[in-house]
Formats: sequence, structure tokens, C-alpha cells
Amino acid sequence: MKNLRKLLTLSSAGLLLSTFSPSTVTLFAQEDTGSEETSEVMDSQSTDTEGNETTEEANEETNEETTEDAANDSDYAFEVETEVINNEEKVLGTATFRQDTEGVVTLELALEGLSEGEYGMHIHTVGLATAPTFEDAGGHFNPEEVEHGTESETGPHAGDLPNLVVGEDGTVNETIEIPNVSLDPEGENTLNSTDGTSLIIHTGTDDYMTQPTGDAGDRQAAAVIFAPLEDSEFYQASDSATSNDDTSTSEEEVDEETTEDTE
Ligand SMILES: [Cu+2]
Repeated sequence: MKNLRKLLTLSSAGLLLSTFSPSTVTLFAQEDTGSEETSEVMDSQSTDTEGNETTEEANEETNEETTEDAANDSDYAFEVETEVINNEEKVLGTATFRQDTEGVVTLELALEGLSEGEYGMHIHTVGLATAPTFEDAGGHFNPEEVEHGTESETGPHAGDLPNLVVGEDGTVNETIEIPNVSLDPEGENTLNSTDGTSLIIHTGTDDYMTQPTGDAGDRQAAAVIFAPLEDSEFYQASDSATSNDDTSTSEEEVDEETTEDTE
């Protein structure tokens, strides 16, 4: 299961990279040129009925609107959907990271089965997330080497996220913006880095101040965003060698027993 998830993440990221990214950029370039040409034509045509200034203003507005609309309903440049699991490897739902064509990164969470509370949540610096402790995810994603938390002097970490608020029903359905990261492997503070990245939900509340973790406690749930690449020290050649997950998917009972024995 775990192995499959990582493979899917990697292949979908690759697919998106190769198909969406270049074509989106091209589309935008074409659209811009197109609108400008159209504006010029419209200008010269409408000098009879209206003053030039008014027409130009109107055209500028139209251009802006067109660009915004295109961004709103366009395909995302990058998208990674990953499963969030708890300490018992139970799947709680999905975390979907998206980057739109203007570079804005969002995280959509669709989770259930959490207990009511307010939990620290961060992007961590290694693309591993092994239950029950998730310690292999490493520390906070902090490429700028600043202090933790919005209330620290130099913070926050690029991977610092707002506390996750879970209501009585234990579900979370929300989308947050992550201002200082990229999903583009070439982008600044990219989550698609050599060591990969993961999402961690803690057991306690982040006070946005205590160094270096916000005093957020243990790790209760996690998701691998990007798995470590081959030249990372954290790269795992094949999960199936250690976890048996892949080879015994058709024999679930055997699989469970084997996993318990080995761990
Ligand atoms: Cu954390």
C-alpha cells in the first residue's frame, strides 16, 4: 500500500510535469499576445464612436478579467494527492497539494476520524512517514533556516502551517494557502526536493513561538507529499523488500501477520 502510494505520487507528478506545465505556459503566452492584438484592433475601430482614452481603459480592464478568469478555472500546473494515515496506518482521508498557473500553492484536506481538538500541522523535511511515530519525516521544512512560528522574530518556517481545527464530528474539509513553497521542482522552496517532504499532524497545539517545533507534541497523522529521490540518503530502493505490501496484496491476512512479525 505504502509503496503503491509513493509510486502513484511520483508518476502523477511526472505526468503533470511533462504534460501540463509546458502547455500551460504556452497557452498563457499566446493568450496575452492575442488580447493585446485584439485591443489594438478594437482601438482603431472604435475611435469614431468613443474617445481613445475610454476605450483603452475598457480594454485594459477586459484584459485583466480575462487573465483572472483563466487562472480561476484553468488546470493546475502541479497537483499531488496523497493519503493521510494515523498511527495505526488507518487512512483518514486525503491531502491534495496544488499549484496554480500563477504559482499559488494550496492544500486541500478531506479527513475524518480525528478527535476534536486543535493540532499543530507542518510540512516536514523528509518524504517518509512511517507509523506509528512518523519520526522518519524529520524536522520542519525550513530551507530558509529561520525560526519556527509566525510569532518568532525571523519565522515562520516555509513548512509552518496554521493549526488544524477539528470539530466534534472529527472531520476536516478545508483548503489553506501555503504562501512560501513551490511544487515545481525548479521552484524556490520546492517541496519536490531531493529528500522529498511530508505532512505531519501533531497531537498538541502549535503555539507558533516555541523553538523549534511550536511545542506541538507527538505526531498523530502523516502523509508523504513527495518521496525521496534516488540520490537522496533517504531513498528507499523498494519498499516491498521491507514491508511485503506489494507482493501479498491478494493475501491480506497473511500480509498483516507478516507485517506484525517483522516490525
Ligand atoms: Cu511538525
